[in-house]
Parts: sequence; structure tokens; C-alpha cells
Amino acid sequence: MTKLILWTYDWVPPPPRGFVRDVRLRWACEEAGLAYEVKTVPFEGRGPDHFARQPFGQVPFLTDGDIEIFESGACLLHLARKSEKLMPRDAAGEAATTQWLLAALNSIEMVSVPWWFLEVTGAKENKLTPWLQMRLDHLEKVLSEREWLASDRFTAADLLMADVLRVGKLREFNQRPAIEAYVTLVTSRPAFAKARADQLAHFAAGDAARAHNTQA
Ligand SMILES: N[C@@H](CCC(=O)N[C@@H](CS)C(=O)NCC(=O)O)C(=O)O
Repeated sequence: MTKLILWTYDWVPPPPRGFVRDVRLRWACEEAGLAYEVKTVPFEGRGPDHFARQPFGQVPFLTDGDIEIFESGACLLHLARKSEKLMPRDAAGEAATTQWLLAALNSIEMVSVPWWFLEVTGAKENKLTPWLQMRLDHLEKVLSEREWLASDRFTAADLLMADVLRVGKLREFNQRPAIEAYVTLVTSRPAFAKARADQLAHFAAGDAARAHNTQA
């Protein structure tokens, strides 16, 4: 099997280290035992090579032999096809995993990211708060009745939902016990700890390389 290549930036400022979305791909590979290496594109000065593979100049993206794929959700679905650990092989389990994986992106993250942006940029009144509250309330109900989103066990849908929900500001905000317990459960997996630690080490190495280049 060809080695997967996960692409991320060579460096990012301290926030958002630990939250750059390549962590989703690292985590999935760690869960599934898929061999991978990490390669980089410059954070500063994004070039045509980068835009050719990620049309928005973002990360992550993935190379799997001849296949190049961007969007973290699409990359996760691609990886999930390689391992039952990420997605069950029965049709119902596959449908449930896909559905919840897309719900993490399209029903939660599509509200949480703009909400977070307004919060951190100091908007006087965050008009997205009621919308986000409503989404989280509905999710709280779901998670108060089950431990995992699909097939009664960990899947790539939990990986993505927990990654969307673990953002600090969201956790501070009107705590919901089922969501809290869920985020703790999913992020206590060793594969997440390794993925996050590896990302932090990767960007620390980026600091060292920048310091070296500045001195040279
Ligand atoms: N929908 C994209 C979002 C990717 C994204 O927002 N990536 C961030 C890093 S976590 C990024 O590259 N930000 C820089 C930018 O948007 O210019 C995905 O899930 O892959």
C-alpha cells in the first residue's frame, strides 16, 4: 500500500496550534493504523502548487498515490474506506457514519465557526448565539441518549464531531453535560493524544526552522 501523505502548513502562530485541521487526518490514520507521512506547504506565501491542490489555499489535503483530495471531511471519508475502525462495513453503519460526519460539518461547524469568529473578534452582540445554542441543544439531546453517534461504537463521525466541539470557546459557553462527557470520551483516545502532540511538535519544529532562517 502506498504511504499516505498528509499536507499541512510548515508553521502557524500559537493559536491555532493543536486545532489545525490536519489533526483530523493524523488522528484517523492513528486510529486505523494507516502509514502516513506529513509534508508541508508554506503558511506565508501560498504558491500556485498549493492552490492547485487546495483551491482555497487551506490545509489539510491528502495524497494517496495518484489521488489528491482536499476538505477534511472528504479526506476522512476517503480514509474511512480503508479501515473498518473508522466506518463499519454494513450499509446501515456506513450511512449513519456518513450522515453524522456531514452533520458535524454542515449542521454544527457551519454555525460554530462563524460564531467563534464573531466572539474572538469582539463583536458587541453575537447574533449567531441563539442559532448555535439551538444546534447544541438538539445535539445535547442526541448525546444524552447514546454514547457514540453511529453503530454504538467509535467511528470517523465521532472523531470529526468531537474535533468540532472541543474548541475552547464552545466549551465555556453554556455547558451541556452530555456534550461535555462526549468530548471527554472521544478525545481521551490515545490516537487523538498522539495526533495532537505530533501536530504541536511539528509546529514547534517550524518555530526552530524560522529562528534558524532569521539568524542565517
Ligand atoms: N473546510 C475546510 C476548512 C479548512 C480550514 O479552514 N483550514 C484552515 C486551517 S485549520 C486554514 O487553512 N486556514 C487558512 C485560510 O483559511 O486561509 C476543511 O475542512 O478542510
